Amino acid sequence: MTNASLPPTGTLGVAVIGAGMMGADHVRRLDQVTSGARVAAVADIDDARAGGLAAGIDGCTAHTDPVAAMDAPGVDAVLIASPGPAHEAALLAALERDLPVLCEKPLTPDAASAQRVLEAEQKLGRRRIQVGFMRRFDAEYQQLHALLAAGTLGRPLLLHCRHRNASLHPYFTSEMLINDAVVHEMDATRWLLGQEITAVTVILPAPSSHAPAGLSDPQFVVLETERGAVVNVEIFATCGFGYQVQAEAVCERGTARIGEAHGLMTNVEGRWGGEIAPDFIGRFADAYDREVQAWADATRRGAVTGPSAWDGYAAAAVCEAGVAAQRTGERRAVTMIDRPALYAPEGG
Ligand code: ISE
Repeated sequence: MTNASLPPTGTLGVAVIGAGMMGADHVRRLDQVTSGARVAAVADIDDARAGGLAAGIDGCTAHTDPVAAMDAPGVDAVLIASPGPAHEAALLAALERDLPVLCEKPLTPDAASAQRVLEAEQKLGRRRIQVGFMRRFDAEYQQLHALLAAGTLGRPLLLHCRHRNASLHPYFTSEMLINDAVVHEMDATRWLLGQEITAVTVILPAPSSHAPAGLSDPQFVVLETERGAVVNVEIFATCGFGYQVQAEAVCERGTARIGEAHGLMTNVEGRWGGEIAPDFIGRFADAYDREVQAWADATRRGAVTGPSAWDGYAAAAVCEAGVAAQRTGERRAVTMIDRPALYAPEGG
């Protein structure tokens, strides 16, 4: 999808909204890794945090108000990395200014707010939003995607997924394990299998004694797809030993697994072993680099590529069913609006 009215191919000035763990990492990336882009402004409710990041970058201004950052000199595009509940307002402000956006997942925390974003983008008449489902840029995920698309293994029947974090921010709730963590598997399922998710069930084992009081961790999520595949996701967010994301596709003629081992393998003192990344910043560093570079490149040539606001909406709709399934213990069907013409798949 291309747009005629985007900035010419100079260096892309980016306003980064949110300077927490992910925002700070994106500021570093845009400043030191991404070519053809620079950080023009940083916004965070914590002015010291925004100021600290901006101070290290030539010509970068610091703000506590996201809208002021979007209106700052030299801003051509916006990267939103604030917490999910703040995304809708920032997205609507960016669309009002006709600015291209890379928005970290989730697009928004629920389907109704995601739908309002879709409506605003449709009113603008062109796509401006890419959603930060970075797994689509991970080398192993891309290999699995290509293998499944080629059909070599036959029809996918099952997808087994594991998603483990060493620990969690204290503000995480049981619902956020669905909306903020399993949302990645929801998008990965739609993308890998090329099918919509039609129903969600969430089973809650007795919580780990390491889970904070009141947090249901781990959780076991079952997704059903429109052509009858079944996907299970273990989310275990306080596993303590590291960050692991794994997936195994079981197809009619074979299986394929990713995420089993990465990095250095050692043989020492009668044991062999590898390393487990401590967090997603390290595990998906290459994916984030490729994602942000692809966004900057597309934006500079006036195009919008990658996961769209529609993908963000679809994941939000599945999350909503997931949260209801978690609350009630029942299998919940996913309800979605029809896909608007603006989000028709390329070439189809
Ligand atoms: C975090 O917010 C992320 O987006 C990570 O990719 C995910 O794996 C983690 O579980 C979330 O907390």
